Amino acid sequence: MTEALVVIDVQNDFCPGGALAVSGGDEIVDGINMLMADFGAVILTQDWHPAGHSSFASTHDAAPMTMTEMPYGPQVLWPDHCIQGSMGAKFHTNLAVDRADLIIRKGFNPAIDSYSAFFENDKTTPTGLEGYLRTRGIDRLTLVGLATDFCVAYSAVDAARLGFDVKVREDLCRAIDFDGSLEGAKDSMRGAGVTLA
Ligand code: VGL
Ligand code: ZN
Repeated sequence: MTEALVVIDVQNDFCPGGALAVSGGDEIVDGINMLMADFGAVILTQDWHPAGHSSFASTHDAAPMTMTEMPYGPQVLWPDHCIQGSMGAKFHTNLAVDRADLIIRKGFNPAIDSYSAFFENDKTTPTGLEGYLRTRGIDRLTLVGLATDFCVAYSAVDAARLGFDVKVREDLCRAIDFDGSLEGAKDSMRGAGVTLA
């Protein structure tokens, strides 16, 4: 069976200078590129929101990094980021995008955010990644990327619940760490059986 490297959201808006910059987000790019050679499959995810997305604070006339209630539960309101076709939505220029077998986009539904590479934040709408992995015979995943406490953690927990063997390389991730989110995310990953390495 094949092991895949899943690279989460290494995009300009999550790197220094971006709209939702993660501290040190650009430091992981070279290490991720080097790791790609060790895997039988390389998959990239790309946060990909339409303008006016429901996860944007500006859409609700609210302050960024505050909370709101969505039909599917509580939701952090973010600065506008990763707008489809924008510079901020592009992958970091040094990321070895040409090595990817698959690029999966998420967050394109205007009404639902999508942290996880597997399900939108309603926890039921699939992205299709599970079917792709299973039909390729992939049962083990290593996750790296941005941000540890949101898109990496949600993807890792969903993957483990779906029965994949999941490892997160913490050294090749960086966190937003908003209001205790990093510790909470690590607890939920450990609880789901994810290996933190
Ligand atoms: C992310 C917040 C909003 C992430 C994406 O990639 O972790 N975080 N959209
Ligand atoms: Zn987003």
